[in-house]
Amino acid sequence: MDLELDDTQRMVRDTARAFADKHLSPNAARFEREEKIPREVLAELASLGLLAVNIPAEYDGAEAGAVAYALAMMEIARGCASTAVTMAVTNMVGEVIAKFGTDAQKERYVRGLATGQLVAGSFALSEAEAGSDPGSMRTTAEKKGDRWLIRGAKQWITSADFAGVFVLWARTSGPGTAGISTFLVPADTQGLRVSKHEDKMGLRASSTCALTLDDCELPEDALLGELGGGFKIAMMALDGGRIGIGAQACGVATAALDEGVAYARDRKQFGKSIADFQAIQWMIADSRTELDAAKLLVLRAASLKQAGALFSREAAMAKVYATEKAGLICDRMLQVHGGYGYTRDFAIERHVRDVRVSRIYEGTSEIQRTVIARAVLR
Ligand code: COS
Repeated sequence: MDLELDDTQRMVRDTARAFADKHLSPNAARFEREEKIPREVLAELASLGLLAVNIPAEYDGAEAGAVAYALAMMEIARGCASTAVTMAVTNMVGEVIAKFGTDAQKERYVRGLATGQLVAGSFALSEAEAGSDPGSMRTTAEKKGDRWLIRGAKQWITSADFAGVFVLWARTSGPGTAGISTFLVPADTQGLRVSKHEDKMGLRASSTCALTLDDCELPEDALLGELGGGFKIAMMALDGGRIGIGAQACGVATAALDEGVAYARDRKQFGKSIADFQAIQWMIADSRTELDAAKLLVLRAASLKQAGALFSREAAMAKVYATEKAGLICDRMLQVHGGYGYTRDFAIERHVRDVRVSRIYEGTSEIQRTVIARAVLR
């Protein structure tokens, strides 16, 4: 792995950094209060190429690669974790369609996501009874003449209330992972209903909803990839998605550490700055070391992906390490803030809440360990 960034990677990172500093960090608390990311923010992300970082230029993507994408995610998440998850899922949806889609599907959806015309993409895999075990999903797609009829329900769907397209998984034959196929479902499909909005602990500016599919009729060409090949498509998409979530966790931890360091320098107790106490210094030293290690693991996984090598295990390692250390770093930095850290006057309490879900979504820490152990023991 080349530890030096190239010009494109530096440019993408700097673009994301400048955008986060100007538009996200100062407004993230307001986005949370208003429980939404303003449409202008998403439109601006699209115009900067940040909703399609690793998408070919042919479809209006930035074509900057997986490493640039990880760097951009770290910056956007440093500014606003809710905006980052919206960006992450949209990039993941664009990439999965770019990889498995027909020319017509790419023309419509990949270009639509890259340009911002479709606003955002949604990834509809999980169900109420099928979270860590998506192979047990119950949503079905039945072929009726030249149409697909989809019935069922999905849960925990990021951006479902404004996404222009859903990548959605449904069972097309018997039980197990082999009977699952992938579909592209436009938001205006008849019978598709965005139902419950979750009242979450964190990431409150990002919407998370349930979906119901009540005999949704789709044309034959709504199938993405091969019939029965859906589970592998989901797994491959999630491998890449896990790099994004690892990067998101690094971004939130970076914000937490920056704020903890600034607070430690400022805050005086016993006649001196609390940064002069070894207890605080060790929290800062451990946090900085772990954060750098987490970033390196994320960038290694991204670099393997970019080189076309296998990266499932490395993505899982990056995700589990980055998200768990990010949780710890945010918690330590709240401790540095003392009582003030427990109030809404400081962003650190939001970081603690925002970062918590990164150990759960796109595969829990326990699932990442399963993926890693299987690869090591194989
Ligand atoms: N890339 C490509 N193919 C993969 C793959 C990957 N990363 N992981 C598994 N597969 C393939 C397997 O090779 C297998 O193929 P064959 O049937 O041809 O042998 C098939 O998919 C089924 O794999 P497996 O038997 O390992 O499936 P399991 O049901 O045991 O599930 C885990 C494996 C646990 C890893 C999977 O269910 C998982 O990742 N769960 C978490 C889901 C998740 O992240 N949900 C969050 C959604 S977003 S909020």
